[in-house]
Amino acid sequence: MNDYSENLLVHFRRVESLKNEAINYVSVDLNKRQLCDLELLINRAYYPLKGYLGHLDYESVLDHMRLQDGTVFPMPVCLDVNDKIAGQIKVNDKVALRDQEGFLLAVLTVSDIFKPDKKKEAMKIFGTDDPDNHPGVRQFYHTVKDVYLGGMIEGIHLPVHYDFKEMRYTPSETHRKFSQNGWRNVIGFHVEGPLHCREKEMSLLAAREAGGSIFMQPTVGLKHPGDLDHYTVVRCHQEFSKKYPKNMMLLSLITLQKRGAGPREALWQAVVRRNYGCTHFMVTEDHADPFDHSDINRFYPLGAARELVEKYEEETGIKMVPLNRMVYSEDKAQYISAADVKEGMRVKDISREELKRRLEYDLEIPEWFSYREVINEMKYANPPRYKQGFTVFMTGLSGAGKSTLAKILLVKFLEMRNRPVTLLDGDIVRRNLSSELSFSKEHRDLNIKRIGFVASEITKNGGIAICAPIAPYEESRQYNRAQISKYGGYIEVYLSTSISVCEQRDRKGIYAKAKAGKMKGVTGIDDPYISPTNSEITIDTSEVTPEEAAQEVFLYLEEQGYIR
Ligand code: PPS
Repeated sequence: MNDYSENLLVHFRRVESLKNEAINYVSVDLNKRQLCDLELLINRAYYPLKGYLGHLDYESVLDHMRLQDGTVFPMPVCLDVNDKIAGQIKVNDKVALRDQEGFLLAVLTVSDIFKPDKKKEAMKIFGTDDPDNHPGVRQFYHTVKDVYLGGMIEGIHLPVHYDFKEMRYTPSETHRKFSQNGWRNVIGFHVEGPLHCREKEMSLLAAREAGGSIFMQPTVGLKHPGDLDHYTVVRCHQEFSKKYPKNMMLLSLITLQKRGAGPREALWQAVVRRNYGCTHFMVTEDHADPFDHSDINRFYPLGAARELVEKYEEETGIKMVPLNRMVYSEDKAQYISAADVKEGMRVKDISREELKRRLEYDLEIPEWFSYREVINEMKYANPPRYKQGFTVFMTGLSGAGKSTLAKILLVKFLEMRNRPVTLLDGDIVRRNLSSELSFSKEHRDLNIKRIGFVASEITKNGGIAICAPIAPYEESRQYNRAQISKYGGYIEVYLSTSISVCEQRDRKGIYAKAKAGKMKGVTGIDDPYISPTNSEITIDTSEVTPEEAAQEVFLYLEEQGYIR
């Protein structure tokens, strides 16, 4: 049970013949999540698996957290494909597993093809099948395809990474490293986002208690909503790791993906760390909870993850070490265990949300909380609002005053000269980007999403996008909001000027034409305009001058920290 060193890569002499044979196999182009799993299969982080689980092993893992032979393995690892691909494959076929560029990584000899009972899998893994109550279940239903393939794999190449190559040790490499370092007790430290002083103190305390060195393994590979990009996170970890005493910790990346499955996931992470050569594994009291680091009540009972990892210690060969929460004591000027806080003690902590706010508004982040180097990395990726790009997205009827307001904003932003500015007026876009589109609902939505795409690129790169289309439908407006907010500010300005005022203005004569029956499908006349419900700013231009409207937008931007 101990030969972790043998990865699943075939002998180099077999590579060429396998590549030639694979030309005739059905290909599956693996998505990012599947590439993460394949890497851990090939490098034996998923020891003892030699491929994807067959149907019986899969059921056994769900029901008993064990393979059929009794080995503890709590999480199913199967290759999910859609019905179309599954229809082209029979048992005993060989399938070429490729990356997104078509590069051959492994050959799977299919032993099982089956449709999982997804409700059952969700219940067993997450303890609920309700996607509304558990983000992991939501993600599972949303991303995992309907047919599973099982079977042995022959690895040809580990998935290729061009970034942080020197930090991606395989289990056989870490085994070697640990013994070179003379480390007998190694404590696995599963890590996701950036860490600060508190986590260093917590991990050192756990290491002291277990009497070992720390193997810190941040997970990289898939980005979840709200996560920082992994380049930043890894750079933060690199800075953070320098704060440990010499020869006390090793930092390496892992593509083990988070599911939010609580105790079962903690046990799984422990098994994987055992495969990397760890003797111990740090477990928080809300380990792998989908709502850890948040203000929401935890989904799994506190302490359940620790109990489960501890229960299987003998069988898995890896011991549970509690990673206890600490807080900063002002009186002692040091971190103390949260459990030791007595009444009247002055203790401090900064939540993730509060940290995010301080970064956004460029506020002070005290030295007791984090390291300057880590904060600098976070600031680089998370610049304060006045350095971020943003989009002012105007919506309203033709004649509501969008273009006039847009022009004033453009001029004022140019005058400020601290960010590049682009105006995407409805008319300009219709002449260029969307020249082939009509005014059907479908084409209007497409037009708005195109504007949103351009605005999101501008925002991502630190510029200001001013958009001024009619944008009559909520769905495409919300789509843009979601896309653009990922990269910077999104300010929707609803020009609520009434249709009667717009008709009176009728600068382009479209309302007159519509009334005369010479033009069909005009917004506000015989085509709908769905008023926005959550705009940041609403302006009726029949009540204010254009300059006053612009002033309102500037006051909002200033208040929100985008300009100063
Ligand atoms: S949309 O609905 O957001 O895709 O519309 P948009 O791209 O902003 O285009 C609106 C301008 O096109 C002219 N136009 C029409 N508007 C509304 N309905 C119909 N059927 C129509 N046909 C042409 C109109 O002059 C709009 O210009 P603005 O600048 O908004 O007045």
